[in-house]
Amino acid sequence: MSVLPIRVLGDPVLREETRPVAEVTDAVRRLIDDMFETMYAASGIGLAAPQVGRLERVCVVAVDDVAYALVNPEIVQADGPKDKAEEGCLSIPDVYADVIRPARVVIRALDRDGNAIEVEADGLLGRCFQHEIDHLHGKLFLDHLSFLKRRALLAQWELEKDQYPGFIRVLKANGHRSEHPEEEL
Ligand code: K2U
Ligand code: ZN
Repeated sequence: MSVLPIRVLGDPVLREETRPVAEVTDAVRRLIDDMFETMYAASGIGLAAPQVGRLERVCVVAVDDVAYALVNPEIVQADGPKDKAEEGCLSIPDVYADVIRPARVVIRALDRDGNAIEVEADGLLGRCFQHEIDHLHGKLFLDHLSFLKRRALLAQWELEKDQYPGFIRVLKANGHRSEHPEEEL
């Protein structure tokens, strides 16, 4: 497994639409494993394929030690009151803002074995699902903000982006190693 470089804001890949995965092959499972490794190295709780420069419709999530590999995920229900909470993004380091999202979602996806799953989630897990599925459609949390708030955060990013030549954020592997964390359910 590998820790992959993370693409940061300015890399056009973050604005691309991903492609549905036709079959969950060993190559897709290798991408999933590398994405978990990269997410943990970045101290994240989610990561989507475009953030490592790939356009397969795949993301990984791990909240409170419950890990999900999601292939072709879609939100099939989004309801409940609107919830506001601070979000960040591994592709926009050190930039944070309150984002309003539906409090509860139901998602459908394939797991790493190609089996269909349906998960209902609220709280941080529900928010993370929405954040990652946004990534798979070229959407970032900034896009949910008001014009003025987004403009202010983009101005902040302009002052920081030079730390990431080529829009690449290189990570060090951390001590966290999990072969197949979603199988620890
Ligand atoms: O996709 C990503 O960039 C990883 C995001 C996922 C996320 C953002 C906001 C709210 C929920 C999930 C994060 O940067 S991972 C960092 C993090 C860690 C703990 C809690 C919130 C965010
Ligand atoms: Zn993100």
